[in-house]
Amino acid sequence: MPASEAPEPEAQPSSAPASTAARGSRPAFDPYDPLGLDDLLSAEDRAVRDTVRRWARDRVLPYVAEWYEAGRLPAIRELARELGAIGALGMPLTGYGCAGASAVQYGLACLELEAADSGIRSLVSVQGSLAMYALHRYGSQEQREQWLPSMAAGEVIGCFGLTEPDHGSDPAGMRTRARRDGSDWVLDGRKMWITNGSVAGVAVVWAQTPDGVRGFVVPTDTPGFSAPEIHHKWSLRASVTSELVLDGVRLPADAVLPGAAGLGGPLSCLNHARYGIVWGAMGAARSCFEAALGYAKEREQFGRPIGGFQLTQAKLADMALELHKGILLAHHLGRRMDEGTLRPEQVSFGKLNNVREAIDICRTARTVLGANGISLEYPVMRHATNLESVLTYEGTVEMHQLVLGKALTGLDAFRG
Ligand code: TGC
Ligand code: FAD
Repeated sequence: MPASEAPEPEAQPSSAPASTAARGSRPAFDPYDPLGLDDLLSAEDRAVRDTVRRWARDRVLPYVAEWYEAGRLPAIRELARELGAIGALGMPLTGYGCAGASAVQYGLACLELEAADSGIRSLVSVQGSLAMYALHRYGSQEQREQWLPSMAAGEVIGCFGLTEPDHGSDPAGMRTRARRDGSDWVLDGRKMWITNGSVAGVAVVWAQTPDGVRGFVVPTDTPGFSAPEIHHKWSLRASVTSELVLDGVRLPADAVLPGAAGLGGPLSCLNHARYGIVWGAMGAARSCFEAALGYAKEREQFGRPIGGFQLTQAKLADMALELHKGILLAHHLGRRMDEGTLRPEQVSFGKLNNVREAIDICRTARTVLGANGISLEYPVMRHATNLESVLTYEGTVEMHQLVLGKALTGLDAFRG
């Protein structure tokens, strides 16, 4: 609604201080930012967001439906280098060519990338928040210097192998083993559903050792390592997903990440990737909301735009509520991460809420578009099917419910 049509403000009580009335004019209502959340951003935040938004609009949006239909991400290496050039890889990390951005800025980048496609945000999440974060936080100086600059530039792609065929939600039971042979380590096992696996130059692999779970930095040209790609996915089709096969992979003593001992190592990396998803999911939701709003204003049935029907308006209003509440939540968590107060349970809160709401928004948008909702000519079904993966990876809905349940009650329900 133009500002000139906005209803008059309620009369101020006569006792209201003069400054209340003089607090500036109300901006026009913006259907794309109904709460004025843009005001929470600094000029630098907006610049980061706009750079990533432009890149995604130019380099992903025109092609992504084709990639999705083909079930391939043919330009992945080129895209990785471009993402490196705009500072999107390992964005909140410092040194080694990383951008040293704030958590909020990283979140905004995830939102813009996932507004294009969850597969692109996945590429960035796994590279930056999982593989690079593990090296940055737990690696030796030599490991950081060897890998991080080329990963920040997108010249080397990384992957993160935690999940196994028989151990997904419960990684504590993993069977991949690392044993000592002289001073070397020898790794045997299999990892499953690994994003970036078959295009990675380096894999961070988690394995059982006599001292508990440890992380290993595995150059993917090491004999005994292979990463067959997983096909026939109906979700995350514009993303590379692979198995990792470790068959007597011999590594030098210094391949272990010295700073990580126990399951807390990989789980703390997950906090960062899950945080990115809290924002990213709202990008997919925003794209679907915008598609539905545009369609509702154009499409006519019974002689009028479907956006004029109350039932369509109720859908749009509810979608807008959850979309912008989700962005507000993401921003709040980002500020906590920036000040160092963000707890893992709060990340679970955000991941659980925002992915669940995003999928609901996409499904509702699908109904607004009628039959066109299932067409790849619109982004809606692609986002909705992508979000089925996002709902599962980085901890399923049930895992995050149980994390919150445990925090609320003090009772651990994971094992019955
Ligand atoms: P539990 O006994 O609770 O904890 C073991 C140790 O870990 C510590 N810990 C954490 N530390 C940091 N952050 C967290 N979020 C942590 N959660 C637990 C904990 O304090 C303990 O430390 P210590 O020192 O006492 O040993 O572990 P549990 O076996 O009961 O499991 C807990 C549970 C179920 C929450 C955890 O296993 C879990 O999160 N499961 C879900 C697995 C998962 O999310 N996998 C994701 C794989 S990576 C991926 O999906 C990438 S997709 C990315 C993309 O493409 O975008
Ligand atoms: P399971 O753990 O077998 O769970 C099956 C169902 O049982 C779920 O609904 C689950 O919530 C439920 N369940 C399990 N335990 C309980 C319980 N105690 N109480 C109630 N319900 C329970 N992993 C990586 O390590 N690296 C990656 O890069 C990566 N990328 C991925 C990319 C894609 C496209 C996908 C789909 C997955 C990826 N994953 C990756 C794996 C992902 O993290 C796992 O799929 C996820 O953790 C769930 O594990 P699972 O699929 O084995 O399901």
